[in-house]
Amino acid sequence: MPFSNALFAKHPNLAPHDGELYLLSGFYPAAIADNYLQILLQTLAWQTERIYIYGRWLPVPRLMAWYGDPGADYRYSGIDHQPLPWTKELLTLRSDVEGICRQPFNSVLANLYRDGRDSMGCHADNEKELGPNPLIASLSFGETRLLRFRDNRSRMTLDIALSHGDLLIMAGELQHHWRHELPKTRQAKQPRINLTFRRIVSTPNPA
Ligand SMILES: O=C(O)CCC(=O)C(=O)O
Ligand SMILES: [Mn+2]
Repeated sequence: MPFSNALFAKHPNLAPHDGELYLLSGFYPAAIADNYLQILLQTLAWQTERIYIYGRWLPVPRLMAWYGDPGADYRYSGIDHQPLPWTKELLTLRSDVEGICRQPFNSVLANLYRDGRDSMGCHADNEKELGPNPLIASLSFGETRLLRFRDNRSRMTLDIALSHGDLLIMAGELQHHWRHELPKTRQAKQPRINLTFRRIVSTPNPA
């Protein structure tokens, strides 16, 4: 079932099969995006997360922060995270993406890639607490970076450049069939912030 929303009629589905991917370039005009970039850099509670691999705790190569409604707990980097309360700007951004997606979001994962050495490894956003076919709205601010999708079966790749003010929507069965990563690059010098608005539909460890 395609993600039915009249607003997306003029945006092609960029996924060739098994899922839906819509890019709304310049969802925020540059001047507005500039303002959000500065505010988010300064006001979000950026943290270095650590991940346990091969018997050692190693820092994740980016900064992260998790915001949301009380109870929207989420497990990433192998750890359960409780959300911080929404900031004023995150609430405004959430309401903008909810208006377009016609879906409520109760949480947002913020990632800060300080420069091209920061990255995110290949993964799917297929955690149980997101439900079976999650619709995820991803906002980008700052440096343009490449998001690379990889088809699980054929290993075919699909690169999407995400720029300042862009909105990317992932929907349908995408997370079942594709993984995605943000590779390191020598080209990116400036910071980039990515916000993925999500809807947590169940808690990871019900009491
Ligand atoms: O930085 C990005 O564009 C991707 C972030 C991402 O995949 C995630 O937060 O799960
Ligand atoms: Mn992801």
